[in-house]
Amino acid sequence: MTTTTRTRGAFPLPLLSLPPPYTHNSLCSGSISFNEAYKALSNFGYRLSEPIMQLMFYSYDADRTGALGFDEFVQMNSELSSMTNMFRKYDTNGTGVATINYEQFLSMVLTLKASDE
Ligand SMILES: [Ca+2]
Repeated sequence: MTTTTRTRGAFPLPLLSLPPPYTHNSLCSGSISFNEAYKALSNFGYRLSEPIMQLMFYSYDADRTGALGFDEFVQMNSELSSMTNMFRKYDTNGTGVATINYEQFLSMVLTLKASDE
């Protein structure tokens, strides 16, 4: 029997709180840069490539300021957590790889879409 550690895998630890310095400086100033967001997600345990982080950052920068406001940052974290939890249902070994069929994929996308409305 093996024990896996979530801190080294593809998936994050549960989002419990914002680690410093994100609690004060960046978020209270009203926006967070790409590098700060990347570091924050890394500190939360997410292991994301830079291209997918860029796509996510752009997707959640709704007002196209080139930075994430507090509401945008919170929404990104909340939805990333939901997406990760959905994926984990199919990643039964915790390897970061899952096999899903078309309807399972649609179910995940539509569930996320419904929770966003
Ligand atoms: Ca923005």
